[in-house]
Amino acid sequence: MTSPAALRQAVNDLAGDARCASWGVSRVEPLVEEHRRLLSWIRSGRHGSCTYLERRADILLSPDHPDFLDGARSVIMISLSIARPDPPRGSLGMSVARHVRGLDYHEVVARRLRSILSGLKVRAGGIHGRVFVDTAPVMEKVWAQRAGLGWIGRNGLLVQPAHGSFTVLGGIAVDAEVEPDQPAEDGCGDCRACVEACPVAAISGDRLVDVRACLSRLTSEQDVPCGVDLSARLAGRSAFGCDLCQEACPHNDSLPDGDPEFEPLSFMKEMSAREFLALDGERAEALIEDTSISSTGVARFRQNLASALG
Ligand code: B12
Ligand code: SF4
Ligand code: SF4
Repeated sequence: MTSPAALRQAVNDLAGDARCASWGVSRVEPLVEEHRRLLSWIRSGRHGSCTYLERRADILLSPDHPDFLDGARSVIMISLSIARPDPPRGSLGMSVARHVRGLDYHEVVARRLRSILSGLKVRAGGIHGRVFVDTAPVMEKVWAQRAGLGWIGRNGLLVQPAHGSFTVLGGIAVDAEVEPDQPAEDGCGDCRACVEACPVAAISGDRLVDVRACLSRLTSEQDVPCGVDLSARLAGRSAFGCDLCQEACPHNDSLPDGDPEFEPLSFMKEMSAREFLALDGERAEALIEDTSISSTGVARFRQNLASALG
């Protein structure tokens, strides 16, 4: 059997080769305080339409659940940085949040995770693992904090000393013991910049977000019509996702350039929002196909865009 230290060395080598911004390892342990916080968030109704979090709270709290990975003992977490230089002023890319300007992050992160897992299988035959990036009810920020990547900030996101919060996360649960990291310490101090920056009071300061109000959710949800209320709230803001609570965060000042795979796609840089709205449906759909806007659909995106343009 491969030792926890040797597996850890393999994780370091493979995650480095996969050009991850950061990575770390946590033991699979019961999430006691997190369970309490999750239940109180759900009880207060702040999970809104994210009802699957309520239905699958059992897996959310333990990746060794038989429906996820029976016998999981360690969680390997990675992050990739999406901090790329801004596209030109007035471009479509400046009308949407950073995580949807480039290639769909689910695909990009999953590819890196699969390469790490197959490398681990070569080095430690017999190891089983399961990859997740938004694809399973696993609390990615919690495991990332436990794996030492960063802390969960008041804006409800994982903040890292070297990469801020403009990152995307993913992980692998494995049925072997890998030498773990120390959990990261809180770095928010007395700051409340994100709480003050949120235009819809979706952040109250307890590090949990009110999904019912959050513009990120409201702009990406297919089943919530873009009614009069939402249209008014979107005017002059992002048409898909929302970065306001991150832009306010001092840990996101002067970040180094992130992963080249998240460079905004050329139409995001070259086309204005009005030009995009003037395209026929099929052409518009083809353009957003490789971004994560595609799961919401072009019709809804265009409604949002029209509202954002006022
Ligand atoms: C549901 C969801 C949303 C919801 C709810 C957001 C939220 N903060 O929970 C909505 C739709 C609003 C949303 C929006 C966004 N999302 Co989102 N989302 C998720 C998803 C699928 C699940 C998150 C979850 O489980 N929430 C439930 C709550 C209860 O869990 P939690 O926030 O982790 O809370 C626990 C901890 O905070 C912990 N905790 C907090 N403080 C403390 C203190 C102590 C002492 C302890 C012990 C524990 C503790 O306890 C809590 C309860 O257990 C994750 C992917 C995943 N599977 O994890 C992506 C994810 C969180 N989203 C992501 C992104 C990028 C976004 C947006 C930035 C996109 C955008 N630009 O529009 C916005 C940001 C909004 C915001 N301020 O959070 C990234 C975040 C990356 C990062 N750096 O953190 C993730 C991880 C996806 C990914 N794979 O990269 N998202
Ligand atoms: S993403 Fe926007 S709406 Fe949601 S909590 Fe952050 S600032 Fe508020
Ligand atoms: S803005 Fe301030 S309070 Fe909010 S996450 Fe960043 S450091 Fe923490």
